[in-house]
Amino acid sequence: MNAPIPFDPLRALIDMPLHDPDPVETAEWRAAFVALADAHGPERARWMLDELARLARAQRIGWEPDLSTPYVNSIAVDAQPAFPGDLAMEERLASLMRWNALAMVVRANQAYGELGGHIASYASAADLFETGFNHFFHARTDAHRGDLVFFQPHSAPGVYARAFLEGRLGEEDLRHYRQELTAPAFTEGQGARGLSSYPHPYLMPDFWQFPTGSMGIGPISSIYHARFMRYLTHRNLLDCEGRKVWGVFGDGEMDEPESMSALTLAARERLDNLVWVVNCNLQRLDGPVRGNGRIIDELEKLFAGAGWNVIKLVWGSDWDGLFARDLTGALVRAFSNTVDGQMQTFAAKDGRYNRDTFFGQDPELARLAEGMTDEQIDHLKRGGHDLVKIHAAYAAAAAHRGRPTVILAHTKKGYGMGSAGQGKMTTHSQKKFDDTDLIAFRDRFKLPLTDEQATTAAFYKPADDSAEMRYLLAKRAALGGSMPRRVTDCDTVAKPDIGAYAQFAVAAAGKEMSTTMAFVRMLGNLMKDKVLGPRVVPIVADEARTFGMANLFKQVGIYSSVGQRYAPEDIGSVLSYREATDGQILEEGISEAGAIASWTAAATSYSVHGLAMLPFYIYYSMFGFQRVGDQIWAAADQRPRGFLLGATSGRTTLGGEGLQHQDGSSHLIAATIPNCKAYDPAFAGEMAVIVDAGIREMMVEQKDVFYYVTLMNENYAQPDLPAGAEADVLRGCYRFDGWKGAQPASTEAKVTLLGSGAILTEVVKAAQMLAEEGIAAEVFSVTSWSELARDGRVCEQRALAGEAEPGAPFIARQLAGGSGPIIAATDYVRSVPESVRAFLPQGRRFLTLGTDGFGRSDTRAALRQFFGVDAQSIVRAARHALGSR
Ligand SMILES: Cc1ncc(C[n+]2csc(CCOP(=O)(O)OP(=O)(O)O)c2C)c(N)n1
Ligand SMILES: [Mg+2]
Repeated sequence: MNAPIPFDPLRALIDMPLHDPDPVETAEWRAAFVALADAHGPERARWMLDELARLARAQRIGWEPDLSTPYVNSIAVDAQPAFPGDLAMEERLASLMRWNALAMVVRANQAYGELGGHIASYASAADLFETGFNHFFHARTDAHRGDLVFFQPHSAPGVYARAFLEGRLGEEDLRHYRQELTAPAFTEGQGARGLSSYPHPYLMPDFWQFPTGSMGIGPISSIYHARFMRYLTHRNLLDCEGRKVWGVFGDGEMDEPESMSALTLAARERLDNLVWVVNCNLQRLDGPVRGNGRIIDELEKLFAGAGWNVIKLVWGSDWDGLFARDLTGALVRAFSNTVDGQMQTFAAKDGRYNRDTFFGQDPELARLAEGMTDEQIDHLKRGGHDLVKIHAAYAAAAAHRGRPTVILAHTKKGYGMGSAGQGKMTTHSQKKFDDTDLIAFRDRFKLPLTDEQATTAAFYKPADDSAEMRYLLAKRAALGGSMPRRVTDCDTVAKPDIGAYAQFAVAAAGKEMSTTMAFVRMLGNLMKDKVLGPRVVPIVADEARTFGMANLFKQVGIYSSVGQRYAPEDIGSVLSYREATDGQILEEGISEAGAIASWTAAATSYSVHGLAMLPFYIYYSMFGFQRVGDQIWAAADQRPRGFLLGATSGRTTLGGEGLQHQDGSSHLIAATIPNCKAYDPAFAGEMAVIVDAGIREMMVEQKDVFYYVTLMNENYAQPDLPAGAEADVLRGCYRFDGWKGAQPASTEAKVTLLGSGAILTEVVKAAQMLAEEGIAAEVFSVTSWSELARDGRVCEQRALAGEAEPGAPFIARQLAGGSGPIIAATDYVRSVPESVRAFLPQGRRFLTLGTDGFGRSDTRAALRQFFGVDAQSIVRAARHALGSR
């Protein structure tokens, strides 16, 4: 073995000055390497470099590979494939897209200055989108279920502009960009539709597939979608081979933790069905992404380090000649000294400035610029604006095997906006163009518009029989038709009878168990169902054992794309940790962001893949709506179908865990999501009815709702579900007479007690205590405050609209038989029960008890006493409300 270099010489090496102490020797080594590469090819050259690296490590010389490469294209000119299209035609089409997108925003703002909209982002992304549309993004057809494409949100006008040329949207639709409420389709039920600001499937359900408006959520979601496609393939549910996930994201967006958090998962899972295009226009909203550094270099290192295939798409074709003539490497040296803040200034300034300031910094560079006019210098393209280079990068990415690919595409923000915005600090929000700007834009992109058409920002569409239109449509036809397109056709999946999987919960006969235990047992049973079972996707974020789900590891297996390459320590046990390529459980490790992205992928599979799947993501309820609430909101935008199970829920069900674990607010947030049905059942039987209804609504009736159900880990006697209570359970509350309290002889004082989830047992105890004091109490189990409040609001709306018979809110009708004060107690903040206040029977005092404030660690009993939701506190509140004692 080679002896390591002693420490002192090693230091000397590390501290070696940057200048070359022996250029002659260096030249010899260089010549030897070049000769080797020439004679034996790149593979041998790579092998030799690896060998030298091994040697260097053995010698402990402290050498580390530099993960960033020079600021040039990864794909050499001679490795570029021929462009498989009509370049001039595609450039013309891209210019039309640019124009119509710009016109849409300018017009909307001329009419209504407050509407907003963006031009500069799409101006930078247009060529990246267009190359995808013309050559790569495959739509869903009978033979191909389609690629998944995530579009940068602020570039939505460009996607609308294309839909306009493809005949999917009309001029009137474009005129209603960002006017969803005033558009005739909304006001009159027909005619032009309003176009949503950003990609929102909820608002344009036949158009957008993936919401990307909240930065970072698109990126992480795209990774988990790509992984979910592997899962479907490995489990033999749907062959997703040959389909890709494409995502165009912003360079500023890469700063979001969600953007970054699953990069290693994508590499580990070898997701070569995933291609990210990062639109490196070097700017975000306020200014440069890395004014004093280079975002492309930084991202290159990050992605390469995470194991991605990185393709740098830095310079356009007209730089090829400059690089070829630059024999001394002056360009690369100059780039390595230019930070992004300066590069942005170069984008903002004209050719003259660039000649003087960039090319003028060195005689070698100045020589390269000789023979170019200022205008030619001005028009030198960055890689992300050159269709040929973009195509080469996309083709290489699509063909790459074994790793996900990121294309770092260098662009100019506000490309072509000239002095109105290109490279300007303020360009992100620029949406006003005066006449001169519009004429300049027309001229810059050689648009076939008269001065009047230009200055009035008229939309432009070539005649149907024009070469442009024929070309455009032929390209899309070859790729399966228009995109984006959201399809919702899928087969319904039959639901087993509730008795087949949840009889033990519905007729629990007083057996002690927690609702979590009951749920896990139901889930296990559901997975045994021949039809629905395979569609169930259990998802956990390293908490399966916490919820008593370890038995499922062996029963259905944990999904792993490589199976299990080790003998698990517990191999003989019935609970053995079993990983398998056809494993059913998605074990996402400690990443709630990842787990909810997985859930979203499964919950939207009915639409994205035409295959309905039913995910059950079970997690610590505190780490759901609070931690990944925005991802749930984005999922809701996609009309997901699936269950979120907030376990160990409530602020007092989890003794000892304390402030960061105890959830008192998830029901508050869940109630704000229109298509989320949230339930806080107290008993296993209620929970079973709710889950059963959810399966029916989502899988059989194919309704666009999803369910949030909270589960507790407290064991107590589970009563039978009263006969006929099902409908009331689903509507939000039913009279619970299952408590055995002796009713008092005198019933002059009366009180109604409402309780939900973990606190219902305290309510029942309170009712018993009150009875002993001679106060007659009736108990209602509230299964869903938010459903009750929603129903109440519907009635209120009807009344406000002047309907003759608006109907009384369900809760008012439920409580109509009682009298006296109403006391509500929950394990959540008081705002949760407060949400029904307006819908209660008139004239009755309403007091709410809840768990406002920070959690604490102590026993369940101490916590309930502390928050004032224990039986004693409920009794006190009842007495107080009665005004007597
Ligand atoms: C989570 C989130 N935070 C902030 C914003 C507001 N916002 C919208 S676009 C933008 C800048 C985007 O910059 P970049 O990702 O570089 O895209 P570009 O427009 O430059 O292509 C910001 C801050 C947002 N949409 N989402
Ligand atoms: Mg940017």
